[in-house]
Amino acid sequence: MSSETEKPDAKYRHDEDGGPDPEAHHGHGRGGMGQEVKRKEDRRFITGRGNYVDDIKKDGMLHCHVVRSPHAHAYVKSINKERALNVDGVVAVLTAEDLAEYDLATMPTLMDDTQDVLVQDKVKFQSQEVAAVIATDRYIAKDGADKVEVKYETLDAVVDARKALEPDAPLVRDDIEDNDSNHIFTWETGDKEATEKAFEDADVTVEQDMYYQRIHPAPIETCGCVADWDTANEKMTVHLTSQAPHAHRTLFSMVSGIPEHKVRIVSPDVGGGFGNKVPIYPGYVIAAAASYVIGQPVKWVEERSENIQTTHFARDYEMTGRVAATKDGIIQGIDVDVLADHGAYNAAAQPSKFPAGFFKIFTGSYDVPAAYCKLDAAYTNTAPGGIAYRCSFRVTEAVYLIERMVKVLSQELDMDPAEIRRKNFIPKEAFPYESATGWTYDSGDYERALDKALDAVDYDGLREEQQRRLDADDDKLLGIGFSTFTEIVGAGPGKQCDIAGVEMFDSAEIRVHPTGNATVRIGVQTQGQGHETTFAQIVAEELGLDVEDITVEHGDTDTDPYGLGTYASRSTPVGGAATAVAARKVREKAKSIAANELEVAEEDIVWDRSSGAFQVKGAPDRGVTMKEVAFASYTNSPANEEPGLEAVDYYDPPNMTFPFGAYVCVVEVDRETGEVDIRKFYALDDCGNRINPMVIEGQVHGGLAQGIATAMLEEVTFDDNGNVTAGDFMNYLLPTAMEIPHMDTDYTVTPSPHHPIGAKGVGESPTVGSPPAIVNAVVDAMAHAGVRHIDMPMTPDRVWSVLNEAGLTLDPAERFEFDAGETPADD
Ligand code: MCN
Ligand code: CUM
Repeated sequence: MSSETEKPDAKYRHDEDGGPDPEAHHGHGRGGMGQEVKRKEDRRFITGRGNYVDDIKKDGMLHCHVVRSPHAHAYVKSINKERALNVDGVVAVLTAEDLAEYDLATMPTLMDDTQDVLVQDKVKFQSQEVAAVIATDRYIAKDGADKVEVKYETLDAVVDARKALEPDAPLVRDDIEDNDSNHIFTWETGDKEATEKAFEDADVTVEQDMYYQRIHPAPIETCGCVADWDTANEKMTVHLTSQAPHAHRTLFSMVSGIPEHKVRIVSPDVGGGFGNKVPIYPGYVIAAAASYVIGQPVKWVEERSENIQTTHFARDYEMTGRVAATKDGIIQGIDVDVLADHGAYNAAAQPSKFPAGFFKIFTGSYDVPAAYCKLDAAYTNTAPGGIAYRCSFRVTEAVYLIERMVKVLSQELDMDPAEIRRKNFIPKEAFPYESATGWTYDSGDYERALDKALDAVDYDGLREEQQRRLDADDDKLLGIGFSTFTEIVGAGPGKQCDIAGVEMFDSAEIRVHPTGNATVRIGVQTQGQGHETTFAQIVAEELGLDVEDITVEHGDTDTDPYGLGTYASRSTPVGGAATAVAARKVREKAKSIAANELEVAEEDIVWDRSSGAFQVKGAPDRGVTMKEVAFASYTNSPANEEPGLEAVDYYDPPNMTFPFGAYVCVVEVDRETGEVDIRKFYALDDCGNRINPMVIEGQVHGGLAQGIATAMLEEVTFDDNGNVTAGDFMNYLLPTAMEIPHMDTDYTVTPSPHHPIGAKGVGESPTVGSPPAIVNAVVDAMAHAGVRHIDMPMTPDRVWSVLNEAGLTLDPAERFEFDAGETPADD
């Protein structure tokens, strides 16, 4: 696949003046590329004037509370609504039967499956939606829900993918015709024969099992909506916490049968998404159905435990990695086995299709000649999900696997983990690079990033300290861990995402008004990433306007151009590209108007990026600014141009972008308590040309916090009956500022050659890249005693057990200077 596929509007894609130089701080101070513009949206957030779904109040608005199953696996024998309906203020109680009347009993999952909106027959995971109570206020709805009487016949549950595949395991999906097992599909990628050959010929091979635990995105704002059926205009308006409003509009229309132009989705301010708000959930369908039936607006907002227990989880991959290498540490082949838990409904996508196919990036930043992966997926009695949590859709698991395996190999060969990386990096001259599993990496310079990282952390000094402390039998073990990962973001061209025939584009529309300010509407949707600022910066750069003169709007399907939304860090790679190209279309037209104003031929006009104005070639003192051109476009447009100054672009990217990073984590492991202290976390990210370094730093800080939490604290756990044992913030350990160490951020710039402004995405890199650096550091601290692996989350008890097994724990009797028999004197 060529990264230079010609597109119809190719002339706008590459900038005639070479494009912005984000390394340079531009003199004109308009807030263009590379400037640390303060986020425009923060004015309303820090003054308490954000507008989230739960802030929306409408006349006659009713509230919905969902009755959920206490059991993970059970038949629903009967539902009695009577007592609930007798509660003062309860307006309606809905069950699957009621929804079936409107053909709304089921809804599609993200991939190849249908999920009950309310349980029709059998509950398949704990807290699944069984009935819904609609009432005049939230508390009455909840009281009513307590009074709905549901009789269950319980069944044995299975919550572990491996056990689910045993022959006598409880069958989760007896609703699928002729289905007799919990196995969903097998997926293979790469060249099996070539990989087997590489293993036969190898000097050394290593193998390691690892489990990437189930975790859950936990946006501060849970999911919710306000559905409002307008009986007069037969129009459904849904305010929804959505990462992809247009895609949700299409889904809503398909599920409900309401024509798409009569569905309006508004995603107002979104209090974090992290992938949790990509899918649609039963609560949305219930609220919309209730509003349709009752004819009043209906609000549904989840509680925290409902969010953790029922909305999409992430990861849950059991992986076995094998690496074949020469005795000098040159990797010859990688072979991977995966067992994926997809929960009770297959919402996690077959990996042969986007998005889960991104696991194919498991050869990482290394020039690996042969690679093969076989993956099996299973149903269990757990909430559906598996793709999304700041993850780039299974890239997180792939990065974890390869970055851990490189460390394992370095231990087998007794080589320095930095050195072995350097030996295997794809050299910078090799880009665009074709990977063994079929990606075309656009650009990279991994060695420069690693060198900068080693220098910044004083790597040699750290190794010396490590040895010195070992020699002194120090109570704390020092460990140094690396992750030199490659990300893949910007979904993306259909061919590469393996979605047959579906091209993933995004869009931007720019209107420059007569007095020289502009409204920009985009198809992607911010959930905290700062698009209202950074997308304005792209336009400011391209049109020479002041960033303060540009308003960015998004999240309203009635007004914004159709887009596929924000996930997989695709906003900059795809939506940002659309914005730059739309701006260049505006500039192209503006040039013709400028020529008319200056009474010269268009060929004699040049765009001067530094002053943001058109000039007559060779006479820089004769020029017009974009503001002047804007006025002229409405008042004095030349004969060959329509009046007005606007453009729209639907950008269909020729390739994904491949950002990368070099992370170094330094830990101290307490031999007495098993506690891990992250002493240093250094993160170098290369996301190509940078739009706003401050926003990037914020993204990296937030993403690292989540990666650190993954490595150290978070896991959704179950007991054998399928009860969620970490279903609230008492038990699901979200970190606070106290648990997050100081972080050092850094960068290199390797522009994307196919992106109009050379930018790559960055939003997920820190979460994707950091966990293996931390695990590698903890393993490194214990490597001298032969420790090869420890699973996440690395809680003190787990670390202590590994220390203990390796003979590294401290004997308390040796530590304290009194004998066991001696008692301290009392005085
Ligand atoms: N940026 C930049 N220069 C670049 C690349 C990015 O200045 N070369 C800026 C962008 O303009 C944008 C921000 O950094 O303002 C993130 O851009 P990008 O990497 O394109 O990612 P998206 O905007 O598509 O955000 C999605 C990504 C994902 S998938 C998850 S999950 C996630 C994340 O962003 N969820 C978040 N970061 C989050 N941050 C917040 N606050 N809240 C979430 O829910
Ligand atoms: Cu993978 S979580 Mo984000 O892509 O919305």
